[in-house]
Amino acid sequence: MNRLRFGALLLMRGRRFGFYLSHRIVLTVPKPGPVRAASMKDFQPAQVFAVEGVAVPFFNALMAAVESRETFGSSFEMAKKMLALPEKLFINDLLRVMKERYGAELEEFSVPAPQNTNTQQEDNETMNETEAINEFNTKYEDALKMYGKRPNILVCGYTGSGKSSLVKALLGDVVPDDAIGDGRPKTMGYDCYENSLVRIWDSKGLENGEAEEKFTEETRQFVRKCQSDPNVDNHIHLVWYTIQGSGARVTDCDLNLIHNIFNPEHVIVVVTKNDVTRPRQRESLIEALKNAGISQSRIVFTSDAESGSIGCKDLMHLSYEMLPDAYKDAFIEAQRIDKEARIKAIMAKKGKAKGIITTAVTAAAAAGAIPIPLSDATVLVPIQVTMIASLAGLYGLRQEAVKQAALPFVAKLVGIFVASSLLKLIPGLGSAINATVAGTLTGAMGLFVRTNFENAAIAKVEGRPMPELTFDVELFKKFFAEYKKAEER
Ligand SMILES: Nc1nc2c(ncn2[C@@H]2O[C@H](COP(=O)(O)OP(=O)(O)OP(=O)(O)O)[C@@H](O)[C@H]2O)c(=O)[nH]1
Ligand SMILES: [Mg+2]
Repeated sequence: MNRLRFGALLLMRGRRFGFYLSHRIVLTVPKPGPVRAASMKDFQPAQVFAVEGVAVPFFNALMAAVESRETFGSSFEMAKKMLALPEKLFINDLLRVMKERYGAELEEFSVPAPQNTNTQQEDNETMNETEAINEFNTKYEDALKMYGKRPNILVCGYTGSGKSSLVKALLGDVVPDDAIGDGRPKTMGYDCYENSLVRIWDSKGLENGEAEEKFTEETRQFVRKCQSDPNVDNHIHLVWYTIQGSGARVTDCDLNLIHNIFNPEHVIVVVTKNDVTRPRQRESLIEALKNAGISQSRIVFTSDAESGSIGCKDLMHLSYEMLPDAYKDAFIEAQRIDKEARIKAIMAKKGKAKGIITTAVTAAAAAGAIPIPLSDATVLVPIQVTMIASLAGLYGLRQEAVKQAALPFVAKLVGIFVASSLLKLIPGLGSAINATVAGTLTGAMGLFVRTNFENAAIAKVEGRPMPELTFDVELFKKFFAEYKKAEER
């Protein structure tokens, strides 16, 4: 075992369990009662669950242990509760569960004795740059899975009704130019247009005269295939059903699809080509749709002409409302109709960002429960890396932006957390970092990075170059002071 991870589950010879915080501190239940910080010297772990030499971290379980006010009969009870394992489980079962769930084996491990010297020794604990970046990449992938979910939108309607044009008007470049028709049906089967933010299924348009049953059946099969996927991220989350405003009528086939093939709760009826639709046609379409039981609040009139983008804005807002929460952010980012809405959505991420920062602050404070000697301050680096990766995922920083801004910064973090840099950052720091300072340092770093990511995301919407994420000591000091003041209030 050569890499211990923050939150790894340690097992000492006496069958006591604890979560690893640093090479000096373990969270455990030394005697019946609440979870406590114990010194590593007293705990003396002998084994750890690891996969290929790297300990499996249980970050959420660790956080639950930090926040828990519960009492436990033993540390094994604590571990079972925090890892959501069944009540009636013995140590041998635990080995099996860890193997099945995480592919982890119990490996021998001993913690090197802490050295309180100020030399920059390479112990097993500190992360080097490469490890920090690897850790970042893993956590960033996790964050994208959590915050960067993209919606699937199915666009369906008669051929030439303006499906592909509609998608292009709303989402821009995602649709290739040659997908827009000139009289002949262009979209054969289901075209899938996708980017990192949205996936559009542009259905083959139903041709007048074509067997409507065949089209309906094909659509039914496609929808069923999508909706039976065990992963809800692959379901159809929204349907834009297009009816051409000029000259069209509402057919039985339209209504059958809207009512019976799609989930009516997910359908927006989009009356297209509003720029060439006469008022009388508009009224009679609304009348027919309402008579068929479709609420007027689900009918939108759009046009891809410049002056008609108002209708597209309505469609954008209604779609945003109707999409499940997890997919809203990516959708608003993907649309090209309403810049202000995109900026507003970025600003609204502050609440989630605060949650990410608070989690890291709590973890850092737990790590500082027994003051950390300045020479060991890098134990805070994994906590910061996780926080920065989550914020990058939340603010939708895509691969290129991450490579440009976040990765070089993460590589530098290790340097920021060595004693000499910290003394420059926090005057009067003394020789150790206690819980409050560890928390404040992490909170300030969180605000510093969040502000940068927010500015970067807004700059992208406005077409400005993205600001660099450089570590400016003076600027950071300001964040530190501000954060501290807010904490004290
Ligand atoms: N005036 C006007 N013309 C439009 C509008 N939207 C689409 N069109 C035209 O209608 C024709 C068909 O548009 P498409 O977007 O290719 O229609 P589609 O539904 O994707 O057609 P298929 O892929 O064949 O099923 C094209 O010539 C478009 O330029 C609109 O809002 N106003
Ligand atoms: Mg098309």
